[in-house]
Amino acid sequence: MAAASDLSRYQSYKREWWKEQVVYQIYPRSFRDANGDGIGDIQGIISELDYLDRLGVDIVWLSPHFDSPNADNGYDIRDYRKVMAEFGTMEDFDQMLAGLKQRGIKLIIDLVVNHSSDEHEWFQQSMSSKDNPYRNYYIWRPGVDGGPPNNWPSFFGGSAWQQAGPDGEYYLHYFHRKQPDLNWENPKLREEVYSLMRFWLDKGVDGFRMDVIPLISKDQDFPDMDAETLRHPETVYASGPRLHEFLNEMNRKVLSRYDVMTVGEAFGVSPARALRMTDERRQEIDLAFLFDIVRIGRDNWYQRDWTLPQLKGLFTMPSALDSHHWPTIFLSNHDNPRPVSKFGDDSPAYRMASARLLAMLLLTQKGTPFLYQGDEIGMTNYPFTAFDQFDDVEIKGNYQQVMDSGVSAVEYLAELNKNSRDHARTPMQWSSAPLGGFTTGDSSWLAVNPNYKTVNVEASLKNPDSIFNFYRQLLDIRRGNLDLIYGEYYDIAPEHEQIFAYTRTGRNRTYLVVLNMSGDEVHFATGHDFNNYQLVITNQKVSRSQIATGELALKPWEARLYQSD
Ligand code: ISL
Ligand code: CA
Repeated sequence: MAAASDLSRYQSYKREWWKEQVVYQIYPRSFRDANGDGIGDIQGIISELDYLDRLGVDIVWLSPHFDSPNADNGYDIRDYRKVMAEFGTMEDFDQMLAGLKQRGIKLIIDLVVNHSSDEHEWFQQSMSSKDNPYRNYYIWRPGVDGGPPNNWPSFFGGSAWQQAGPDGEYYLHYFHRKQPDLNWENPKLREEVYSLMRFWLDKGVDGFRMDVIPLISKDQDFPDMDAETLRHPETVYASGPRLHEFLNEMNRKVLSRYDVMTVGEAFGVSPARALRMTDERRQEIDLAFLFDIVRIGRDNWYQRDWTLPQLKGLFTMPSALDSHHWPTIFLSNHDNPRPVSKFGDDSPAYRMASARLLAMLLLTQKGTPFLYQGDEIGMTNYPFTAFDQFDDVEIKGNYQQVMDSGVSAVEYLAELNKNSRDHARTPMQWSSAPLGGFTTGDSSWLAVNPNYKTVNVEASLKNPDSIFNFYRQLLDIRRGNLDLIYGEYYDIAPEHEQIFAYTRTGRNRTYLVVLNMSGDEVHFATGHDFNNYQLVITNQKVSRSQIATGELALKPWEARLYQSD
């Protein structure tokens, strides 16, 4: 295994805390409700800090907690220096931050500066007249032939342009019309962003997850898109000419002055541009979320089939990056379906085994793992039976367009049951109490998954073989383990249709991971001499490991971690 034993890269990585630690994303609206109004809040998070500590995560990424009218559940910010009233107060935020720090847990917050809310004071001023000093905080253009300035589409349905204000001009909004895009060409606007970033950094936050950051630079000619591009507008939106210049300025003026981590949502960027953004020699951002793995098979809102070799190839690419880049590893977030439903098998027979397998995949790959609330207890997709059960503005905004395109409501509902963003937003299931113990109230802002009676934290903490305890054990194995963190990655069976098997070779130890990502019993000949490997952990009861012969008999969704010194 020549490639696996090449330690040159291993030795040349620059050590960073954010390369070695594990992130846990909290979507505050759905995490825990402490005041009984059915909406998650910061006091609810505070009440569960010991839970996070017990799991053993190192960093929390908090989805937007800022004042917002919630047109897009907080991704439409009305005041960047104020906590959303539904979530609590700035004192609550400070108490949460202090509570995390006391437990040695860092906090990164969501930086949403491609757009603001249309209710932000800046936009209210900007819209009021063409010569208002805030006019150019946003992007206004005159209409053409009685319509919008060009044919750009919004991700949330309809045109990306909305007419407003006394002089009939249009403003640009890539997302909802209540999310007007900020004009990064305007140096005054950029300084406003840097100032709000310093406000939170000076409070002690440890970095930012940057919402759709590649979209901030726009082609100032605003040319029409052709038919093919209209199917994937993000590729145009993410290729603006000044992105690297803006990120470098942000780094120079703000980020370089703090010991922080930044991860950019690299939605729509080309691999080459993603590499440039995250090259540590370029002082832009540290990490990027690429969507190829989490959205595998996605064709807009259709979910097409995919094969395990295709998925494995998407893990091999980032792990082959040079030592100036560092991957992120994630299978879910608040915009994507539950991983046990998409990548595992959420049937009663295999939900637990496959969720534990996915835990091993996430925590033994090369890169910074980003876990998402609820995946550690194997929460599943929600069984939507009608469109009025969805909350997601992306669905509501696109519904009529999809119907008008001739797709049947039955087919659209079936596809949304595979990949709607709401699957990840149903309330965290804490116990078998009503509403999953998420709230003391008599309702929740979004329905609780009916499987909360068996799928919940309380049951998981009591069960030594639970998904939670498997995550906890893997986090213990991984913590500070430089061989597992920085070790060379090598897929030993890339073409196998059911087995995902790879090694991680560090200076002192090599790990072997063998995952049966199928519902079949599989006999797997590793093809390598593993006779000095010992079994470290497995997600099912296995007899003595047959590793010495190299011939493994793997049960459905069986996951094994071996090591050799
Ligand atoms: O694919 C998408 C759009 O069609 C969505 O997954 C999502 O809009 C995209 O990944 C960008 O997501 C981020 O920005 C959005 C917000 O709705 C998402 O929640 C956020 O993660 C606008 O702020
Ligand atoms: Ca609440």
